[in-house]
Amino acid sequence: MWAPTLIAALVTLGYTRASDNKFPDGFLMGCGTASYQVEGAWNEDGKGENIWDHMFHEHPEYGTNGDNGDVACDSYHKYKEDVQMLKALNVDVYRFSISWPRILPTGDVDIINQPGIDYYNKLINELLDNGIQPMVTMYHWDLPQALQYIGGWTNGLMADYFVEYARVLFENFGDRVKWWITFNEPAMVVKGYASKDRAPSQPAPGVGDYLAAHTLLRAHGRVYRLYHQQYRAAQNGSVGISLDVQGSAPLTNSTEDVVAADRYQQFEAGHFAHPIFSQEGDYPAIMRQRVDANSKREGRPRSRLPIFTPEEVKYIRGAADFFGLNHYWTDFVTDEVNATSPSKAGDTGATAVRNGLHSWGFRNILNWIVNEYPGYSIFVTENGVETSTGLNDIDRIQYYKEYLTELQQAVNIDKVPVIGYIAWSLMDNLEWTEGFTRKFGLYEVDFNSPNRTRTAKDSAAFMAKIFLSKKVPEDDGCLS
Ligand code: IFM
Repeated sequence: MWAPTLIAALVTLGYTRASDNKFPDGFLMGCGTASYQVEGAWNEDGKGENIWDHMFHEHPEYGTNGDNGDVACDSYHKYKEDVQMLKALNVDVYRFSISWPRILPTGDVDIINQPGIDYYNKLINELLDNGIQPMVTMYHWDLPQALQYIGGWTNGLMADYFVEYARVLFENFGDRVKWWITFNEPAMVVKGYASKDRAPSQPAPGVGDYLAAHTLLRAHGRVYRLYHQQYRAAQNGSVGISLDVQGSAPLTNSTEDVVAADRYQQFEAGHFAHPIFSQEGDYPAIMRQRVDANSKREGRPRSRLPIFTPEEVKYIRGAADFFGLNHYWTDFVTDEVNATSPSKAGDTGATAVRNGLHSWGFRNILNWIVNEYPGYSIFVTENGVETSTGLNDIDRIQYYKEYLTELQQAVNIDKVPVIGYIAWSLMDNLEWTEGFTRKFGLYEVDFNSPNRTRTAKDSAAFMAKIFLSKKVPEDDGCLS
């Protein structure tokens, strides 16, 4: 585990606690995007097809209005403009993802696509020339379709392919990239193996999703070890993983709902966090117990939840320099379930019946993480809200004001070791199967214009001030 080393390094670099209305010195702030959501150029300069290209081209009806990422925000051609927007926002960091098939069109290292390498070199250099640190997500859901033809993440061999891809990234970009995230929201990745309407659209609920999760965890652990054994000494970066952890609050104060909310959290967050960040490693005991029992009841000779070898438990446990947290809302959970069997929801035996924007949930979840998985720094790698109010996005301003106030209290009062914050998103983009209808950007993008014209929303000016001063203005309202 490298977290204590990281904290010590930050202290050495002058990262100190500050007064309560300001984030500490050294606290990093910025914005994020992901390759398939913004790049476009889906088949240019040697890029291979990814699972989202494939799904939307074969089944436009799985999306919204036929929207897809063929052009998206056209960032492949407009990256310089994106960097100028980031500069105007006063960010310290830009979090973006690398498209695996733009670098390795077959998914394998038989072909290394030089124009893909050139594109990311240009983006990274442009950021650094403008004083912005790159934070790279290696996998934000756009698997090469060629690898899906051999089973995608349900194939255990994918861990080998991911290690080889990661090596190409470290070799080509590691001299300048100091922040690496292996996977974005693995819990969302595996939904594509449980339901039809997320790529790769291979519905095997309660089986395929657990298998895929198992491979993702093994792949993450191996890439973390690879970096620290072969690259860390020379490159001196940090490697983490971004987990989507929404708060899980009981719907009522009945004992059943309180227990269900905890169980839900273990199945959702614990599925990925426990093997990496807990003291003992491996899946949460409650998952092992329930999935094993259900599998037995179904007459299966083996559990649907795969088993790690002792060696795997060991190399996955502690495989992170920081806990990447993506947080948006709070779920309200009850002790009932109406799910098909087998399924993860059925195994959980609890349902999030509604969710809501409650900024107190942000502070709660930060405290929950630090209590459950002590010893790690937290980097908030996504937080944001969709709005439909165009350029005058007062609701987004209000959301950020409240959520950042809670974050500041978690840092300055509760002493939760949060080292940075990334707002989602720099600009409106392709919200997966929801298409261009859901807008998370600080910048608006005109998807009807061939230029994909970007225009700052009111929230851009608001966030630019916070990113510069590291201060959140006094709260004068409440979302909840
Ligand atoms: O747009 C997504 C992103 O790709 C992953 N996290 C949640 C965001 C908003 O839904």
